[in-house]
Amino acid sequence: MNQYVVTGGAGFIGSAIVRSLLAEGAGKVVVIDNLLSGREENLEEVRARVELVRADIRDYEAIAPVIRGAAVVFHEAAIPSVPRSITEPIPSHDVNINGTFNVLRAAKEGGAGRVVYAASSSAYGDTEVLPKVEGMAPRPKSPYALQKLVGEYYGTVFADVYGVETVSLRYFNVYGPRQDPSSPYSGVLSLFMKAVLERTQPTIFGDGEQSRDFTYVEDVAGLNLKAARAKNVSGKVYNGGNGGRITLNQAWVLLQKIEGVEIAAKYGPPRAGDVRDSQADTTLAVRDLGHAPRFTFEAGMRATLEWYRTQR
Ligand code: UD2
Repeated sequence: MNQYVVTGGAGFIGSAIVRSLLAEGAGKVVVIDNLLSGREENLEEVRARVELVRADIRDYEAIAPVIRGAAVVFHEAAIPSVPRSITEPIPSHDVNINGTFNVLRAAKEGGAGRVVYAASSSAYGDTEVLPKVEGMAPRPKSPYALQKLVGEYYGTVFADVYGVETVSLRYFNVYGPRQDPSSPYSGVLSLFMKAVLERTQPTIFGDGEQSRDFTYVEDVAGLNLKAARAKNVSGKVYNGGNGGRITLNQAWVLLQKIEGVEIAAKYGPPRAGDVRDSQADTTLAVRDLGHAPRFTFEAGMRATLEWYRTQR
């Protein structure tokens, strides 16, 4: 029996969950990853205690035996990125919706104990008020946002009609070591880190006054472990943010200050499907899951920048 299964476990967030599970005493963790964006190097320090199953969540027959009997499945495998879902809607639909359905179905058929699902703050879209509270009506603005929301809905329906325990965590712009900065679809802070270390100008889409509740990856991993243990939460959806918000302009100013350089950003046209402001209300996650983020934005940025420096 596989106690803990992490889909997308060779990825940026998935590998952080794997490390946290092992640090908290898990003997072994099973990773399902197709290594499309995940990298085996992300598991380097813990490789001996990880069983890596190279499989795609679109392939039910390949993943079902791995998920069978698991105590907890952390479902992180996805094709992220709002703009990628606009330019490449078919693979992102297939992975994010059909793949998630396969994971839930495998959990149901295989009697898995719980599925903790990586949902997204993008589901809210532009709300009239901040911070964003779980009870607000979702208004997805992109295929990606909609796909992640469908995954949540599926989770809740599987809990209600099949009794599969599911918990959805709406991540708020996760950043930190191992986030891949090599694609135009990469998370903005990873691109900022690369730019500041290479002394090049980052591009900011729009006026840079859009804001995000950037959340450090270790805090998200910690929240996942809490969501795996919490009682009476099945079928529910929780914000996994910090509760603050930072504009892109502020983030770039801070990074220049930390690095001791002055580099003006370039500004480009606003991006289609972009949410203007994002900030989590963490009340429910704190109350029901014991969510307790530890990293201030500056502490997370410093730790992340040091990691990128070591990779050069
Ligand atoms: C969304 C979700 C996030 C997560 C992520 C996965 C929201 C609020 N957040 O992140 O929770 O699910 O999708 O992909 O929907 N930008 C630049 N320059 C660049 C790259 C990006 O200015 O080179 C801007 C971009 O236009 C946006 C902000 O930076 O306003 C953040 O972009 P991102 O791609 O890092 O993440 P975002 O907010 O789409």
